Amino acid sequence: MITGTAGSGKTRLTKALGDWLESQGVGFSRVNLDPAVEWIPYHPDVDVRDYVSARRVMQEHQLGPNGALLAAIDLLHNHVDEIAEAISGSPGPYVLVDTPGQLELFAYRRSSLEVIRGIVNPYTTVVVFLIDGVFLNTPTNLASLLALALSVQLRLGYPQVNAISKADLLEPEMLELVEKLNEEPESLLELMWREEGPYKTYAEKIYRIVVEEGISLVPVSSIREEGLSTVFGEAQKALGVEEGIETNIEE
Ligand SMILES: Nc1nc2c(ncn2[C@@H]2O[C@H](COP(=O)(O)OP(=O)(O)OP(=O)(O)O)[C@@H](O)[C@H]2O)c(=O)[nH]1
Ligand SMILES: [Mg+2]
Repeated sequence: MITGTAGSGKTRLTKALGDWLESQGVGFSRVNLDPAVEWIPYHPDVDVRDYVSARRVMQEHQLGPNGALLAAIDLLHNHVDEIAEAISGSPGPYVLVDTPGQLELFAYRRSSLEVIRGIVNPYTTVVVFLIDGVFLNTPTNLASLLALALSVQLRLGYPQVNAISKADLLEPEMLELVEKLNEEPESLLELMWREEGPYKTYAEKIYRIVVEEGISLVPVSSIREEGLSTVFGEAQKALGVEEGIETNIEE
């Protein structure tokens, strides 16, 4: 299940990851869970807009975009069994679920959680959480983005792979920061203390969790098709699958 902040690249990653699986000869299907999306760069095997469209809800109930999305997700409740059945009838074994952009609705609203629980198998689900690469600029800011990732994991309650999207747009120093986080996270504490700002102790505590839990970040670029096999491999690991698929793509 691919989630992340608005515009972080969920839909592009759903396309790129599917194309990559296809190139590996691995069966999969794609599910669009966003009732508000207007255009999708892949052909979804299951599309919630066939059941509820936020655009129609907006017109019928004279709502704004966020109100319509709220109502659309609530209305999806009535179709959970049909959607679950359509997913189980679509090609497998992997299912890539592209989720709505408004993270606060998707991850924190009770009705969204009920929709998710109704359509995915809790034992075989991994969340890929996308942190938008364009948000990343300082070690303290990275701590705040990691706090968001932790918050989403706490809320959704699934194993989670945390990725930095749009890696092709990252400044070399920011890529270095991500590498540091993965390889020697303690060094970020030192970098962070060099910054100005009143709440560094918060950032320090977040990094302590990151260090203790061994949380890492996978840089991924859907446009350059880089990092896809790593995202997939980490998702396999998060599910406890020992052997990933053989890959023949040079990254
Ligand atoms: N440079 C770059 N841009 C990207 C990448 N992935 C997505 N984008 C761009 O980011 C914008 C948003 O991408 P989407 O895939 O629609 O993001 P989303 O998270 O699905 O957006 P919402 O569902 O509306 O929240 C588009 O302009 C994409 O072209 C990437 O890997 N590199
Ligand atoms: Mg999208």
